[in-house]
Amino acid sequence: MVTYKKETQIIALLCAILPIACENFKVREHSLIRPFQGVGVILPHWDFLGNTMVTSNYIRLTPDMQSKSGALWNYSPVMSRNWEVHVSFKVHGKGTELFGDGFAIWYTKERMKTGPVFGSKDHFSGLAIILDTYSNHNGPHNHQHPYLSAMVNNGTWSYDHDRDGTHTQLAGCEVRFRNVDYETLISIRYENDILSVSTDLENKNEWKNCFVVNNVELPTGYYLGMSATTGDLSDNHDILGFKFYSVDSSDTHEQIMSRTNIIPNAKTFEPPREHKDDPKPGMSNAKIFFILLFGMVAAVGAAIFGVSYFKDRNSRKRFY
Ligand SMILES: [Ca+2]
Repeated sequence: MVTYKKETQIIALLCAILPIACENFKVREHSLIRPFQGVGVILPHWDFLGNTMVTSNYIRLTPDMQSKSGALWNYSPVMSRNWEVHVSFKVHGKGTELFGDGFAIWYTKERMKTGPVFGSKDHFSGLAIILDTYSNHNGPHNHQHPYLSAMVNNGTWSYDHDRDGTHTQLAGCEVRFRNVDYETLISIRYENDILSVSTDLENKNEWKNCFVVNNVELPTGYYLGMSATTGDLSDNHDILGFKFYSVDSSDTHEQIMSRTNIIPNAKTFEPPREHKDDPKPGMSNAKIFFILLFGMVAAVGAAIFGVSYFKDRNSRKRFY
């Protein structure tokens, strides 16, 4: 494996000598293009962990089995000020009503850290684009699942699964990408502090806007990754391609380099929603049925007892 320092030195040297070659190099070093080589041995520019399985046509972050977790991490820091990534994926499984949990695309300070947020570390620093297939939320929801959302974190916030991250998201949109025959795609563009996310989920070969958020500050030098997890519910979470594009910037080399010190932040959040505790579980239909049944049996029993008692009294009266 090439070390971080050596890698950045190579990029800097290449960019100084041949800017065009530098762009091509950046594209390749952050991309994953089929056929994936190595079949479980080596994936150029990427590391994988957990239950991730590499085949020549797809990389399976989790199989459609319970309690699995996998991740893929690029091992070169992104030194472009502006960039765009296109991720081609397929989420599919046996479940028709119940399935989960989803996957996330990361641009973070740390890499290869497993944890509870779709297989990766909570309290992360950076950007998470989350494709959540399972609705954990019990309270009032303002969207359906699968749901696509963005979260920017400076390392202090926790992703709240019970609320499907709705209290920390920058923006989101409903998406339908499960169990289709074709490849589905997501585009994440980060240009001049504007984060734009679009999808191509209907095999139309055109991008549909999901959201655009202004004033999102992310540093250079973070890592790209993807991770997925299953719990009681499961799905195959497959990555079919990852293409990175470096987008032109008017910033000088010094300005770009100085961005390594930025602490991730976003000035525009969705209006925060009140954090309510889940309502206490109500009476189930089965419970209500048995209470009614018991009531009826008791009433019938009392009636029978009453009738026989009076009958008894009456018949006794006749003897006296
Ligand atoms: Ca969820």
